[in-house]
Amino acid sequence: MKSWLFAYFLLVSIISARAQDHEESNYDETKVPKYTLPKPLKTQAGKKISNAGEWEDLRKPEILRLFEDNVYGQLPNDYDSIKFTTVREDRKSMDGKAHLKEVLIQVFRINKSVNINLILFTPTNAIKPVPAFLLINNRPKENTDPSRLQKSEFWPAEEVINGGYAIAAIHVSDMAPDDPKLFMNGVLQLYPEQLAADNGMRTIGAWAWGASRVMDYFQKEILVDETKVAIVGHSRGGKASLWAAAQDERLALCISNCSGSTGAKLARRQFGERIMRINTSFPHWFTPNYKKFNDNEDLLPVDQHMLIALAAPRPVYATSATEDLWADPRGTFLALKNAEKVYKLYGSKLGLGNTPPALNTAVIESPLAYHNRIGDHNMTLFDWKNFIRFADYHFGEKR
Ligand code: GTR
Repeated sequence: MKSWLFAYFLLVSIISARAQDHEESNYDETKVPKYTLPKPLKTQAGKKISNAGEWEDLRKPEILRLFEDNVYGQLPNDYDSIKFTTVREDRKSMDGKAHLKEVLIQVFRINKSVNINLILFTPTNAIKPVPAFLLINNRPKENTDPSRLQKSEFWPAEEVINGGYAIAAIHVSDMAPDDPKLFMNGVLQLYPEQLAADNGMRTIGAWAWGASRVMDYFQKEILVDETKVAIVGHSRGGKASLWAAAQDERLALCISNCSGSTGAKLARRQFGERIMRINTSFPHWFTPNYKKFNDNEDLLPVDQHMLIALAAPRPVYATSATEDLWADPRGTFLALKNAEKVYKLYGSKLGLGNTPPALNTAVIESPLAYHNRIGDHNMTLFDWKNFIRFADYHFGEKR
């Protein structure tokens, strides 16, 4: 068969398989079976958690381990050395408004290395280190074009610079190619033992690991205020941003845009994408143990409200889009709601309300924040404008 014909049939079969997946899923609220969520404030031994100290000493480490063992795999943080090299710099980028640095982050372990290419713009008019947004980019690299010849709402760098923030991005392919046959050609080469383990890291873990290496760099970068870094991810990137924030307390704020299954949506709510489907379509995203929960969400010792709670008391903003039912907007709101009890231990002032806010209305004056944008599965200027307002509010950067 001619290769173009083969490619055509491959594309048609992928599209129809996906359409079929979506058709087979439940989108009817009345057909969501009853479920009981695991309790964030009760340890596995049955002890009730009643203050932030007990949460941090007893329950938080336990939940982290449960997510490692059952969902995302371990997140190793040991390496032999790390090297930062500025490979390109332009102090007059964006008509003089921004200072561009392209930084090569090289991480070494047992005679292997991984290269992460960081793109960083900081506002030239800043008189002190600035807070930053860091995107884990799962879309084509053109979306984060350092030359700014191509611009994209997915990473509206000019808008963010005008808001007084630094904006940075890394691409998922540097850490782990998003391909079931190639994903091990990145961070996992540094940690071969992870590949052999049933609770070993896979791509989502590797992408989150990359965000932590950028934090290692930001701690040395004087243009950035490393105490005010917001990690941002969309969809599969938004699953990684939550996992990164859960693990790395240096990430001061987390944004998880349309992250859906195994991101900010409750797994037990049988609506849209479920564990069986995600493990089948993307067998390289989660730890091998996660397959045990295919069609058996109730067996999971955790649910996604507990992932969000691991960031407490740091602010977490999850978003949905009205046409993105696959990612379950209601299940996302409910995951945030069910994380509230952990934030309350810290005395946080919560503002989500008991029902989802009106469409296109962002609740941001709350450490657990949410909006449901009218539109499709994407990250747009509407979303980013609200991310900036959210960061302004929580970082205390009134401009
Ligand atoms: C979908 C997948 C979702 C989401 C999305 C994306 O196909 O089912 O869980 O991650 O891809 O990353 O855009």
